[in-house]
Amino acid sequence: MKTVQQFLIALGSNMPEPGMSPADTLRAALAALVPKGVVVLAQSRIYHTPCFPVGAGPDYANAAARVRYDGDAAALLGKLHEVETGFGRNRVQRWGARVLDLDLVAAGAAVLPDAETWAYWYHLPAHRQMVEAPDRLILPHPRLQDRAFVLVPLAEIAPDWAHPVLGKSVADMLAALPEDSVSGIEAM
Ligand code: PH2
Ligand code: MG
Ligand code: MG
Repeated sequence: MKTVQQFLIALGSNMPEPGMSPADTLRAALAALVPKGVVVLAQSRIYHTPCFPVGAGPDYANAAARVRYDGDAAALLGKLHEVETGFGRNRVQRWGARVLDLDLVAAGAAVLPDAETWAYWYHLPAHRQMVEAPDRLILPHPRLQDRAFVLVPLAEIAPDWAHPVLGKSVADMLAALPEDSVSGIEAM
């Protein structure tokens, strides 16, 4: 029997579109996934979050969703990219301001592409994270445990999801973050 995986998605936007705030864009992006076969099981509120790194651009609207999709992680990522492109996202500048960013952050308990590759990206020192980017899908997202703008929305919809390598729940990972990384984040 085939088990249908639950996927976790992080949504972000820090550039308005004509007539659309970043929060509007996130709501519209989730709606645009539905006709592509993505079943939204739960969606968080939308949060206002300070840009990371500080000063690198406008503040973000961030949210998270728990979805079901009858395909593998790579296929779902393809759907996320289609929706990003549909919202005018161009991938010119890594970490540049973006109309829409849809990140696949976890696929059930899967570790992709394999435990060794995952560990490489997890252990990459901070200064190399700025210059090296994987050309493959690495899941769980190697920085998931570090990012309050991902964990705060995720804690609303998947507090008990357990990281398959670190063995910690979303709630645990969020509780382990420094207070000042969480304090600037507010539900809109
Ligand atoms: N995404 C980034 C870089 N920085 N900062 C916040 N607050 N929220 C994001 O979604 C975000 C970011 C790269 O995707
Ligand atoms: Mg992205
Ligand atoms: Mg991102």
